[in-house]
Amino acid sequence: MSFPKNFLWGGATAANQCEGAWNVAGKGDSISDHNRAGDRTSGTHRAFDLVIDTEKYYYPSHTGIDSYHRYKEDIALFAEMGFKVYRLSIAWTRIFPNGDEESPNEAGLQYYDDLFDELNKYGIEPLVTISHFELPFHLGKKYDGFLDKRTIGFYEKYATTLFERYKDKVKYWLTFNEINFGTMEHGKKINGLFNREYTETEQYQALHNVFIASAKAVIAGHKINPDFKIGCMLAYITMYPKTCRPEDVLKTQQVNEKFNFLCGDVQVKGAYPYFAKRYFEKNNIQLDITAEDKALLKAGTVDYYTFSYYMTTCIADDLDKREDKTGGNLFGGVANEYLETSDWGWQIDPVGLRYTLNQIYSRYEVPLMVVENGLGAFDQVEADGTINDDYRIDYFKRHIVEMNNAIDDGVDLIGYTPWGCIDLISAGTGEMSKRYGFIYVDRDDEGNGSLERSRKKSFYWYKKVIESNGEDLSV
Ligand code: P53
Repeated sequence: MSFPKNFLWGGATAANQCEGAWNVAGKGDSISDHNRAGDRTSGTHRAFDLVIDTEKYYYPSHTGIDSYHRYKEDIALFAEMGFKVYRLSIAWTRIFPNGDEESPNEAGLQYYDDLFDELNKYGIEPLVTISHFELPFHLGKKYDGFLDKRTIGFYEKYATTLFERYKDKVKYWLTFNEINFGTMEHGKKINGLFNREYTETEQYQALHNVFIASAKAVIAGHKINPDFKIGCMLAYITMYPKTCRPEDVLKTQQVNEKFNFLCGDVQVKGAYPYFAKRYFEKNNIQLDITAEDKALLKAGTVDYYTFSYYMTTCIADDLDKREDKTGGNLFGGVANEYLETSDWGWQIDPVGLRYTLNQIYSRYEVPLMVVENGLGAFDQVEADGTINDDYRIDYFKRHIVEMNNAIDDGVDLIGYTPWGCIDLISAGTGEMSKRYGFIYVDRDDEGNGSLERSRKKSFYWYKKVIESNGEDLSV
């Protein structure tokens, strides 16, 4: 069975990782603008400054790859590859610089109007992430972000402003990027918890408020335009038991439920799953969940499910004590001897994508989209200017084959937007040299370079893949 005729091939980016222009045309500073550059080892622990000091430090998001000014050129290149869809995020702080203003910033709204018009010129469908690690810093500073229920209202107002303004230009929306990072220690910052230490109860309360914000947006969006498709977005890290020892299998189930299923269950099924309720009870996590909240979660379920897929990991019941942990993963998972890793230690697993698609689909049976996937790698520019990224082509090829297999299994997969279709700033490390793109950007980790764009070998390959609707994967 082949890819459906109207399959959405494309690519994905996020504003804070590519736009730059961090304080232009009324934009406020987002949490991402406070992240200093890191390095290959910094994982998700980049330095985060409460007070930005541009004299002393380099903040990669401030300039990004300057797509704020170069979006026409970039979109023309996407169109050349034949993109049917482009996933981008809107910088919340262009629309509401502090997050709690009465009225939006017209210059910010106009900017995305122009960008959507440009996409429309080429018949490229926008897929908009409403919040992608871009909470207005002010909301964190003043309100502790989503810990304060007022932030639900600020988000609802922001989302509603976008829905009203772009109701005839955008059909596909995602409420929060990788919402399940909110169940992890480092997810605190994303939800605006950075002023002090927070208890686990507070972290889950903030996550709960994010769920409510998402549900309210879904409900409001469908009222504004019933044709809207509004989805959730999770970082899906597929987990295998390290051995078939029942203790390892059980531990895998437990870690997997909490990380991969909790958020999806709330957003797709509209209620907390039993294991989450027991976890809260057993750990004395007492959340403020009202009857009205429960009704909102039920009414605000998503239309489709999207996720990022980069790697899989193994779980063992003695996880905490093991020394064979994989680099670059966030779970203290252990290595899988059957898989290769990227230069950043992420375990590459194409067959795992087929397994994952089936796992998710059997649980929810709603349309799925893989909205991030790709290989962060060092690229070499040859003397003649070419970039022969055969390793990237190989990575994509094997993943596309498995998506096709999943479709053949009966999974309703509607689209694929590889991450960082144009080289951009890494979210984890702040590096530029961790490149994902089909399009090369001349920029280094310290912010030097012409910012000029060029086509990698994978650019021409992906163009052919799209042209043939996934039939021709030959190099
Ligand atoms: P970078 C970790 C694990 C899985 C997904 O990541 C992740 C992260 C965060 O590092 O985030 C997503 O840039 C995220 C993107 C991000 C992309 O994966 O660290 O949605 O913003 O750039 C790749 O290599």
